[in-house]
Amino acid sequence: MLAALCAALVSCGGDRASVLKVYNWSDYIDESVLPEFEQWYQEQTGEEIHVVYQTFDINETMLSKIEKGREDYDVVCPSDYIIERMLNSGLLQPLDFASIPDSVNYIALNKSPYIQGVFRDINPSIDANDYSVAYMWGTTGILYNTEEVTAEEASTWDIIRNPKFAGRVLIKDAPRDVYGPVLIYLKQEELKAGTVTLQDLMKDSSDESIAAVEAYLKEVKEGVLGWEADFGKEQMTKGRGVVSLNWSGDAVWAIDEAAEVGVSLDYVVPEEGSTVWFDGWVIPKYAKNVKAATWFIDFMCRPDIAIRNMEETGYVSSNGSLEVLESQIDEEFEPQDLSYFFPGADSVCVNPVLYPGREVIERCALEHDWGADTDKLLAMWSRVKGDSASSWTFIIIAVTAIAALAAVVASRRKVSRRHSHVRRK
Ligand code: N2P
Repeated sequence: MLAALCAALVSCGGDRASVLKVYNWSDYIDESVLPEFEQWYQEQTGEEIHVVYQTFDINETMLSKIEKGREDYDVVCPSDYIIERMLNSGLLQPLDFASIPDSVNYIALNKSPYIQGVFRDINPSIDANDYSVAYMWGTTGILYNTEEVTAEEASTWDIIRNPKFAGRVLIKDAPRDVYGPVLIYLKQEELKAGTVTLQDLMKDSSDESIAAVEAYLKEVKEGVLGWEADFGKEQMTKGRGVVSLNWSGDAVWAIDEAAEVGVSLDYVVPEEGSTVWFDGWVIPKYAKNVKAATWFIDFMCRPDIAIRNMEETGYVSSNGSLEVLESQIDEEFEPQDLSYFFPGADSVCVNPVLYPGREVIERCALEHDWGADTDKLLAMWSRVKGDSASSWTFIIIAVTAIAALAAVVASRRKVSRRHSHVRRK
């Protein structure tokens, strides 16, 4: 309601300086932190601010709104390869935290050296740390129902086309996050032989590789229950899907929710390797409220706010503070070496789906922008998905239609029997 009022205020030429337009992934924040930010901002700066909060499902939708639509979002949350693309096309403003007092400069206080290093690798010519602050991160892997799927079956990407699970497989509707793992699967022999590296594959937009992934995905499609951006996790908790190519945060959310209703799920990063991704806050070129955007990014780095966002969404904050680490300690899990992320934490009991151990990270790579070749990938993606639904969807529609028809015929027969009975009387 407030968002609608603010949007109306902005469109009527109201005071744009008191509005902050945030564009984030859906299900990716504890929304109760938004009014708290408004209050905190006023306490810190003496100025009023109203947050207009909007969401997107995939990177490409967000990018197109900014790249083509030049929408004036003040702060958005793209993934690594999109940050790279936005940097390359001059769509980002450099961040400037100089005006934020040291005592509340949560970015400086809670930096993770690991994340800083990863962000430096995003773009070889421009340091992405100067333009973005990491928000959440995770891996892409397989979420599976442990009653129906063995850990061994789930340990390979080939599970997504295993006929045993046909009709119960969910795939993220995120072309790059599916392309990477499938290509890694298809090139596993070359990876083992050392003739290619995971990093090479993340940049491989060759026609041959796109064609190979397309052929593979057309086989996968036969057993797909849905291509989803957000509903997959719920389908898994309800037991409708048993295999889901998904992000680690959705997996954590689903595993917890499913446990409450007696459904047992688990998540694994397949043996062949995968992608590790990082989403970060950036201020686009067309932003109108850079000041509030900068304070908002800072507020998101406050450890208690980071913890609440993690707990609500299932995703892992990029915040490297001990407060965040301590909030995640749970003796139920085996100790593992997380010193790559929290220096000195070489034996801590935390959920390995949230914070993968070093050996998992070592078999994962960061995606990179493909520039103009992205169009080839998107074209392949629509050829695979087609305009029509999968054969399973047709089977479900056909069975439902036949059942409905049978019900109509049966009820007509009943009515005509009743009528003839009445006539005979
Ligand atoms: C949550 C979106 C997660 C984004 N709905 C993963 N990059």
